[in-house]
Amino acid sequence: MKKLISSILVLMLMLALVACGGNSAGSEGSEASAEPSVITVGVVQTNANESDWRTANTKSFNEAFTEAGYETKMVFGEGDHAKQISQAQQLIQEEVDYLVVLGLQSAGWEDVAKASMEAGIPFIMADRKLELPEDLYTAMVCSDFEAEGNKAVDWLKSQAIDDCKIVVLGGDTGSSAQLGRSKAIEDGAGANGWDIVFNQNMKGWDETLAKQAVADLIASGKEFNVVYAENDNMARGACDAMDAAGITYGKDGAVTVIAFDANKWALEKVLAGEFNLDVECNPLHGPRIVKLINSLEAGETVEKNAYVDEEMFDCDTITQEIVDARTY
Ligand code: GYE
Repeated sequence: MKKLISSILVLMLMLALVACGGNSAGSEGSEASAEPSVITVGVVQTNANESDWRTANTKSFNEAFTEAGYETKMVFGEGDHAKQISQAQQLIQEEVDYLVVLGLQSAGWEDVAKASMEAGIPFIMADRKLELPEDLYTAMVCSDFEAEGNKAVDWLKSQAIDDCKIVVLGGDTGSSAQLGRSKAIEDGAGANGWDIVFNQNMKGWDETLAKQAVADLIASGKEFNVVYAENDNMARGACDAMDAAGITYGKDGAVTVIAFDANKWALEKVLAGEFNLDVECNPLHGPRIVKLINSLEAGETVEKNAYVDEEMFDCDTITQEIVDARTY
């Protein structure tokens, strides 16, 4: 009797499993109802609250990826390169479909990039070019930071300032943005006989650190007539320090102020004559990466190294219309 009952139960269980499986003959069409799998994009970002540029950059990814229907897994290194490496390794283990990296440091990414490519996960550089051979990454959507710096150097040369004494406020040491922009002004000073009287990198591109560094410099009695700040926030910090010391700057001031990023609020300062020059570094990488991923998904050949087109804004030529048209 027991055997009969257990046989009936086994039969009932098998029938139940077949019904749930839905793959038995006669359930045609179940495959057709299968939802296309959602693309998961891992993003290794630098710092959450690094700068206004970074805020706009992170927002651009999140908005564009949401609109594209991607699942976004975004992590932040918060100033720690080793942490970014382990975060990237974790995303590879989670088998994301694409890995987008914005490196705090430009060096030290070979092993991660190799692991990503070997796992069949396209490795994409955004914002900051990393030191990688071309076979270790799928594509790059970055800015040419040395070119940005050279634009500023050419503009400064055109100003024909006598006896240039330059304060350089650098960004995060070892980031490609800092390396490129610093190389440009250092080479430019050498070529034009300019004197760099101060040259320090501010950890995290920090505005407060920049303000303090310039305040200390003023207190030391060091003379300068140009501030070359490698982002808008640090330029504003320098201006706050000069305000506190009664030093004039900008279009009609004693000190020429050069900034990078061209956030909308900073372009208002260019228009007001507080910043003399702002070199654009466009953070809106979200749509660019979506376009890239869509092309890869379609099996298309993509451009390996795409540099973002960027301009610069001068206090003598900028207009309110230009400022109003800015989207970040
Ligand atoms: O200039 C700065 C940001 O990587 C180009 O990082 C970016 C730089 C940008 O914090 O504001």
